[in-house]
Amino acid sequence: MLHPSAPPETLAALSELLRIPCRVAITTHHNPDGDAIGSSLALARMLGKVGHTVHVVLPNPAPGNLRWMPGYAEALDHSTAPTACEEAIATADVLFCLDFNRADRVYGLETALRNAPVKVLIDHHRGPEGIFQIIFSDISASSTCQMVCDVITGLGLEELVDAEVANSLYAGIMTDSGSFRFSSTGPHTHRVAAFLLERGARPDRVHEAIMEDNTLDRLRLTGYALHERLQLLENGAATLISLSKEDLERFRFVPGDTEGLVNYGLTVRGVRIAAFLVERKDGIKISLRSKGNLPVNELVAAHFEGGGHANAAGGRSADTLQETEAKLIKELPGFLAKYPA
Ligand SMILES: [Mn+2]
Repeated sequence: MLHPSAPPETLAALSELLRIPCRVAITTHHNPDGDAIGSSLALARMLGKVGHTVHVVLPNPAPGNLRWMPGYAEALDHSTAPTACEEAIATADVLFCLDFNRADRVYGLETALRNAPVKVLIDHHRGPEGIFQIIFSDISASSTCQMVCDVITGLGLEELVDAEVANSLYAGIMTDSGSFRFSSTGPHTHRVAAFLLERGARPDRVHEAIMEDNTLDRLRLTGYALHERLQLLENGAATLISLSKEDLERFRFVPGDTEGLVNYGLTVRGVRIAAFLVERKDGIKISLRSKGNLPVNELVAAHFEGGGHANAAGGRSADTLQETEAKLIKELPGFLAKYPA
């Protein structure tokens, strides 16, 4: 039996809310990742098992390597079925908000979300917006999937966890913890993973489905980015990879193709901070990763309209790619000096 780490009084409130079968909607952030999709689909399947009517509502679709997760085909996608999505949220008695904590993270679903009377948050990002009625927020958790597993256990439902639920939760923990290597990976992360293995999760299959699903174009884009677009900065303490619209077009970019690219920069010996800039239709997307005590979420919050975790954060810029690069390069020396190695 898994020891629940979710707060008892919050669990009691949730338990009361779900006492009789009701209509549930579950949503997650725009550009959903493994943790977002895994937690949403797993929770949906669990709540379905105990008699609730559940809809998963996504702001936009998941990348191809996540669509194998059980229940994905039934999820509603706001980018293709806006009315059905907004209706599912408007008619829900309870709206679960997973793996994000600010209403603007769901893009086109923001109004529907704000209007939902009962919102339950399960999330591991810093600083939730004050719009949720029941709040599970733990910035030390490796992933939302880990927290969802604790909530399931806390509600006394662990015997209902099947292999499908276990694989989805395992997928989210694996992806958000960088395959159990980020500093957010604690003893409890492994205990939850062990529990999921006992319930039928298959780490080999989950890893293969998610990590070994490259197209040749994607693999070549990665090679190109590392060979032609990676700069070493700040006497070897920082790396920067920038990709322009033309770079992406050359390798027939599809969403998800640059996922994880930023992490390569951090593998260079001596590097403490790795940056990845990519030119998108709606501006420049910025991803930062760091090692040790270098809170990149601070840098992003101060200069690039974003946030995240201490060692992994993201933001955006309305400037050109060159301007954004220049701005970042200008901020790096001061930021590194503020947090000496
Ligand atoms: Mn997450």
